[in-house]
Amino acid sequence: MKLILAVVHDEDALNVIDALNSEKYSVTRLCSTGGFLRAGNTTLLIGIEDEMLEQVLEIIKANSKTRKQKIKSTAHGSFLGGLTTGETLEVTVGGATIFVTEVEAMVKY
Ligand code: 2BA
Repeated sequence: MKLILAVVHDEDALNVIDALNSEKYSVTRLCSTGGFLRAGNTTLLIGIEDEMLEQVLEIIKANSKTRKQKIKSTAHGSFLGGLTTGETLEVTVGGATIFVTEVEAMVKY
């Protein structure tokens, strides 16, 4: 068994969840925050049997878009990529960042 942790854009989260649910996959949605942009994103937990991995990755990929996002360095956030205050940085976010881990056991009571 595997656990997929998928970080997706908030705007893609519902589409990804709907597509997974319609194929009978259970999903837990966590509200998360990107460490770099300090903006909200969504982390999905999906427990699956090994043979389902490819299908689940395809569903996530098909429903996750890449986006350009601009961030302005402020006095408070001037750590950003070594930017000086007031400078703007454009980054490409996503589609999805996915981690796949082995699961020793899953128990439901
Ligand atoms: P954030 O950390 O807010 O990062 C948003 C985007 O900013 C990243 O997009 C990347 O294009 C850029 N970025 C991140 N760190 C950077 C740095 N040190 N210098 C320059 N640019 C940087 P993605 O790579 O698509 O990541 C989207 C979100 O996925 C991340 O949001 C974070 O929440 C998560 N993520 C990505 N890689 C991760 C990792 N290795 N471990 C844990 N979470 C990760």
